Amino acid sequence: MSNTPLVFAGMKALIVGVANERSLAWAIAQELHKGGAELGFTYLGEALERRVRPLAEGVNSPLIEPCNVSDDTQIEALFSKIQKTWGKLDILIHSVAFANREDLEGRFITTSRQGFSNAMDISAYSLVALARHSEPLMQNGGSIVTLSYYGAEKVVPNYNVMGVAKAALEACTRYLAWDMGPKKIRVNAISAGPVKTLAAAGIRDFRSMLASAQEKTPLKETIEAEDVGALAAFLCGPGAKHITGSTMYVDSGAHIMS
Ligand code: 0WE
Repeated sequence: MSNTPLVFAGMKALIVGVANERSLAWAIAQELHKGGAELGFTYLGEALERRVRPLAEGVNSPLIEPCNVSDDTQIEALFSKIQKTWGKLDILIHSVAFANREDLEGRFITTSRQGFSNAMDISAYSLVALARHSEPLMQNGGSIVTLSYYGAEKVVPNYNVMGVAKAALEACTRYLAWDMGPKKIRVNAISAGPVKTLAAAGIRDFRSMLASAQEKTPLKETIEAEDVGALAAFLCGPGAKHITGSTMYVDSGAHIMS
């Protein structure tokens, strides 16, 4: 029993990238909800709507909208809905990535122009587009958090074009932090260790990747979605008020290893 006000009381958070209950975006959403934030969700297509809607309703979300992040018209419709429903925004969670399946195996050198552009558009440019639309709604400052992976920095076999897109995403995080800093909008990335989510489903040898991630890390444990939720909540909260443009790791220490 405590009278401590909730950290995110009165705040509005848009969560982009929930696919199902295992999604990192969902773990983040739950943590923000615990802190008292009101949440809005987007989904891509009817199949995912059937997954997202019940989760969103479970946290009393007043805003559940379609959004294909590669479609400017849908982004515009989403933000005019946010303007109408909330009239402001405090937090944006960007947890979206996509590369063609065939570009996540074999040689990176074979990536097509279209495959490269598609991965960059959905996985990196979408942050820029969503940040630009968020900016006018974040009149009291704000926090933007995106999800990255170590393949942005060092070669992870088969991560290929996604590694290039995540490198771009981390650079976008820094340039957005510079642009938005004067408005007290902070932009940070979380570089998470591998977690078995829908994004990992169908990736060849993901199970053995998890096993080797476990034995190679200082902590000898793989991470859980909740660990990402906790870091995201920290980055959105008062403890991170002077942290922007950073990529922070939740990976059991994997990134320190040679
Ligand atoms: O960023 C990711 C994966 C994101 C992703 C997943 C898929 C699967 C289905 C992007 N595009 C697609 N396209 C699909 O068709 N991760 C951090 C997880 C991941 O993916 C890998 C990894 C790891 C780790 C792919 C190869 C090697 C390692």
